[in-house]
Amino acid sequence: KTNGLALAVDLGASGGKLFVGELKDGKAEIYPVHKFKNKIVLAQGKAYWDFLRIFDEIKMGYAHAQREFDGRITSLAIDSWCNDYALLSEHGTMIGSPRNYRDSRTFGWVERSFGLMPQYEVYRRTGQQFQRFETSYHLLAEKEQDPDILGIAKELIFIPDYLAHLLGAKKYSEYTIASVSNLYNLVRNEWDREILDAYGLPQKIFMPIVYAGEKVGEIAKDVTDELQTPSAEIYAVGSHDTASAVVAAPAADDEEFLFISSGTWSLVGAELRHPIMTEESMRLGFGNEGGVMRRNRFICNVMGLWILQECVRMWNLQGKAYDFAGLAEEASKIVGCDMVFIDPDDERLFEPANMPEVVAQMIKEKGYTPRSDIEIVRIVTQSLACKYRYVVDNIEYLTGKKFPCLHIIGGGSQNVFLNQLTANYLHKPVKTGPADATGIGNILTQWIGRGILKDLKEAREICAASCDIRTYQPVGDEAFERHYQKFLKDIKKA
Ligand code: LFR
Repeated sequence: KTNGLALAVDLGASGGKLFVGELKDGKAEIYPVHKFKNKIVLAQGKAYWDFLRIFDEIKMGYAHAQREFDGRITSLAIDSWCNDYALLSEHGTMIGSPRNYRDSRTFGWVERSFGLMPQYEVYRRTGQQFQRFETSYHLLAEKEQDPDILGIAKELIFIPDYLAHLLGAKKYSEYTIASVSNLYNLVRNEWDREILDAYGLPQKIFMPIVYAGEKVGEIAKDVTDELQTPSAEIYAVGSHDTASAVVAAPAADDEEFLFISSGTWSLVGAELRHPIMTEESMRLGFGNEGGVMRRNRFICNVMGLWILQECVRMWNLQGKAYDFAGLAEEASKIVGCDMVFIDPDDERLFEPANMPEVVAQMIKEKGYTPRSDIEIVRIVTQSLACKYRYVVDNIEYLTGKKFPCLHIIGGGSQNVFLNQLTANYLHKPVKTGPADATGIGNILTQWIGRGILKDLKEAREICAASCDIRTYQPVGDEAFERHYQKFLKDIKKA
């Protein structure tokens, strides 16, 4: 067995991270090698990604990593958030700059699309949540607002797949990211022709599917000449970051398990062997996302730490110089507002905004006036924990299963206060880590593809043996149950 030096490129809404992974004595050693910031770029009220800068950061990170590891990195793979795409002209040139999924152009399109095909008709094909940022709604909005663009587009390619192509990979749509476009038929396992027809979208722009683990090319000569590095093979992994993250859940692979993949979003779900596509699961807001090795993530998006990231961004613009961990720590200590809740999934929290003001307004609507920034952090944090409980209750109801514990993976798993509150509200032990689940899952999948690891089971065993996993036991059951009942009343009234 080789030691398999592999480079993972993991792109998130607030930053990109590159990791090198090495397999040593049955353990995965993970080395962070490059980091950069990412953000929404607003131009004339439209939201974009700074796509070419992201590409450049990947190249610089690759060159840096190869130098640090004496040119021994032999494979690379890219994952990112989902939904967003580039449209390519006949000769493969990108048309315009890719939009950011939070762009306001999709507003109202979820409901309007039901006039083109009824909601359950769509759900029984795609099995997805109905969220305004999905690819299908962007395309519908684009077709209405900017029809010329779709008119000349020959191909649609998702962000991480396009970045891989620019490095030298062939063009494709990786399965996990295609599956969440709301245009992919999960049952027939192909692009859904009837939905595309009903929406009046061109069939021909959708690409062939490849699966995680497939070798898709190698770093092209123009790139290695520019960077003065050796080449490496490029692999498809779960292009959708959440699919890659769940590969690194340190759960026993033969069991279905509960998780929260916690970053900008909190993805609350269970890995199941089969999708649940009933009218009830649709009504309760669940989707079925394609996973690596065709596993199924039964999942509900909760707005997550985005709310606090946006608050901190605004406070720092006001010159306050807060840091995330410090705020959470202070919020855990205050008293006086622990029965005040908002619904973290209120539509008003979705787009970039003056978040402290929006949240304060929502809190006032509940009859309480926040007295400090820390109270805002406190109320958002406990509302998130309650929302987790609400979603987990629904998962247990819809699957008919009681799960013994909850795994929290991703960067958000470092929020000690939120982890403890989650254990308390759920009355379940919470196991946290790894924080870099997405990067690690990306690397583990490359190793499976390269034949260094056998399967997902072996990958998860290695992950569990290599990572620091911390357990939070629930405390104070009775009080938290009372608070949770109050939260339920508050969100039902809304
Ligand atoms: C997490 C994530 C979620 C997806 C959201 C938007 O980074 O990929 O899974 O719903 O971003 O793409």
